[in-house]
Amino acid sequence: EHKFWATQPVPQLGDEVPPEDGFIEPSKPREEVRQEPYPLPKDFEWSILDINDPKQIKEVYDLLSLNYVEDDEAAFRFQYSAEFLEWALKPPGYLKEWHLGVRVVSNQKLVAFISGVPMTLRVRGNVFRASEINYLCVHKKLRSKRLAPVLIKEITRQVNLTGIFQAIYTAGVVLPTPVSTCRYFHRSLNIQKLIDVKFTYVPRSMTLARMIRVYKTAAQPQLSGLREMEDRDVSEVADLFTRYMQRFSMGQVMTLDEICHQFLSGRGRMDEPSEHHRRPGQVVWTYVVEDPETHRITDFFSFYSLPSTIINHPKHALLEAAYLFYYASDMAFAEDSEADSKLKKRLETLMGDALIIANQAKFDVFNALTLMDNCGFLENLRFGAGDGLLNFYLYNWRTAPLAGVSAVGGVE
Ligand code: YNC
Ligand code: MG
Repeated sequence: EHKFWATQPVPQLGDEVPPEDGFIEPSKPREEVRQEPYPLPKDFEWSILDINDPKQIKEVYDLLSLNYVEDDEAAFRFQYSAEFLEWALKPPGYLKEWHLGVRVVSNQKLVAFISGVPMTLRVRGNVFRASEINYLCVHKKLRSKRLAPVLIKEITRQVNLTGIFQAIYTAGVVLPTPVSTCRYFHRSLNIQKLIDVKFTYVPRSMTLARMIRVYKTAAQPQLSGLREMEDRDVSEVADLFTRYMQRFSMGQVMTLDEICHQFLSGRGRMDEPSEHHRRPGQVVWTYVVEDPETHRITDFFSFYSLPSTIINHPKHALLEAAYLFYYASDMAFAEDSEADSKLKKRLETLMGDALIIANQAKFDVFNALTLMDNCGFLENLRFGAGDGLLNFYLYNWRTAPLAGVSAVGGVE
């Protein structure tokens, strides 16, 4: 069934729930890790991409724009921007050897890619270094030739050479074996365009005018004390993030440098004014709530920009989508009896403001997964269930299925 995955240190489909968490294969000393790159079919060669070179980011951008993930109907395809890729591929401690390409020897054309970035992961009570694997892509003309397993083995070798033997990754496809499965939910913002491009429809029980009214967001954010995150907020945001993430059975552990990178480094050209909440080159938006009296940071939220190419549309080329990223609220630490319902209400208000800002920033749709505490506000904020699922996987780590990834996965 899974000729490649059956050979890998991952739980196999149908394995029993493990009694204890831990690695599947022990780590090896560096000298016992394979020293030579895996062989590629003739005419192809490995190429480490230099993501600091705008020409080489552009090559990755071009490969992904034409060949990366599409929806089931092949109507939309992710179009990560060059700025996004630079942000995603260069977190603190990144290694250039984990930005791995395959080129055609004769003309040097980039035809495949896979990447890893280092991170610290907590799974239940265990905290360990891991690599986050993403952007696996093989050119459409080279599909089904078993190139993907070679890319995966070579990135594994590169990661192992640095003393890391665990990884986390996500995919729309089902492989051996998800630790959690989340569904995508979508909150429509630009109704007319979403209908034009057939992302959504006017339900039979509604009119277009009524639908536009229903999805209209307020002109200004509602929470007093809401403002963009700044450099001076880093330590308070880090503290809030760390405490909030304890709610979930799995999540990223971040240093102050990583907080800076994830929430501040992708803000675009800071010398330019933020017109309607969007700067040139902006990929991430982070807002904090500063208590007007105590000046403490009580909440924050963030989202990023990931547009999709609208395949074969005469009028619209790009679907502008915002994706909910990390958030936290100190309401989670209240100790009274109604704490849960207070947190739910607070998150609803907070995410309501995220929608208002995303709308002002001219996003067409706001997406979120069924993870973290999202299930508590999706319905009231008029998110609709999509047909896409996202599976979460761990490499070389055994654990029982997770009820929540940074998270409440699985509406299934
Ligand atoms: C996938 N997405 O099952 P079996 S997500 C992992 N992730 O193996 P071939 C995948 N494996 O079943 P193609 C996979 N998709 O026989 C397929 N596979 O055991 C497995 N699409 O290889 C598949 N990007 O080369 C099968 O297939 C084997 O030519 C077949 O290439 C696949 O980034 C792909 O969806 C996905 O570009 C490259 O279809 C291609 O079809 C493509 O014959 C569009 O491969 C873009 C797309 C995937 C996005 C992502 C996460 C990737 C995770 C990879 C696994 C990492 C493991 C940890 C490594 C580090 C360990 C340490 C320490
Ligand atoms: Mg292939």
